[in-house]
Parts: sequence; structure tokens; C-alpha cells
Amino acid sequence: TMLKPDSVRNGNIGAILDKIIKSGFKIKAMKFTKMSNEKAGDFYAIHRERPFFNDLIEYMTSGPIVAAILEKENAVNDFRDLIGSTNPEDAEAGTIRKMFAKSISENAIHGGDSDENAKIECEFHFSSQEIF
Ligand code: FUP
Repeated sequence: TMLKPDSVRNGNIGAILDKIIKSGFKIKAMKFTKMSNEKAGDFYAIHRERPFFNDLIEYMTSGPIVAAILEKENAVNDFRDLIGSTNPEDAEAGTIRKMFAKSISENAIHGGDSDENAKIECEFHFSSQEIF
């Protein structure tokens, strides 16, 4: 996961992590970091041709984030249920995006969309020595 720059700026890191932990996810790795333009571009390479790409990169590099690796049975699906729809307007009540996100472009948190991508994203942010 990544707690995005708006979550850091708005003081929501603690509340969001509390919800994640209380939902049964175990923290395997965590860091407070800032993405470079290049790293953010690589992370969101799949969206490079989309009209919102430049705004997405500007936002994701606008301040520090919290990156973490989370462990749970059925983690990818359960985490997507916990964070809610990409657009907070469509997100279910009680989800992290409904509670903490302002808009589709500044939507508080990232979650991997498949086991395969989650593994790639773990390796994107963490070396093997940083995973416990
Ligand atoms: P998600 O998997 O829910 O994070 O959503 P996507 O991978 O579809 O989108 C990644 C990020 O691109 C979103 F978190 C925010 C941004 N985005 C927009 O700004 N506008 C859009 O219409 C779609 C996505």
C-alpha cells in the first residue's frame, strides 16, 4: 500500500494505519519516503497515456508518502474492500477512501489490484532486508 501525500498532509496516517491493523492486516515493511518523478512515472506506467497522468505524477510527488507491505489471507481483495472505490464518491460508507479521500485524483491510499502486481510493488519500494 501507499498512504498518499494528502493523507500525510491532512494528518490521517495514524487513523488510516489503525483501521488497516484493526482489519487484520499485519505490517511486514513500512517507510516514510517521497517518490521522485521517475519513480512515480514507473509506478504508474500503465496510466502513461491517460489524460490524468501528469496530474497524477504531480500529486504523487507533491510530498511524502507512507509505503507499506501488508499481509493477510486474501489480502488483495480484502484490502480493496477496506479502501473502497477509486472515486471516493462511489466508495461504501466506512471505507478508507470514503472517510479520508477528497476526490478521485487525491484519493488517500493505494492498494495493489492483483497478487502479481502486489509482489512487483513490494519489490518496488523495499529491499529484502527491509521486509520482516
Ligand atoms: P486504484 O487501483 O483504485 O488506485 O485506481 P487506478 O489504478 O485505476 O488509478 C490509479 C490512480 O490514478 C488513482 F488512484 C487516481 C488516478 N486516477 C485519476 O486521477 N483519474 C481517474 O479517472 C482514474 C485514476
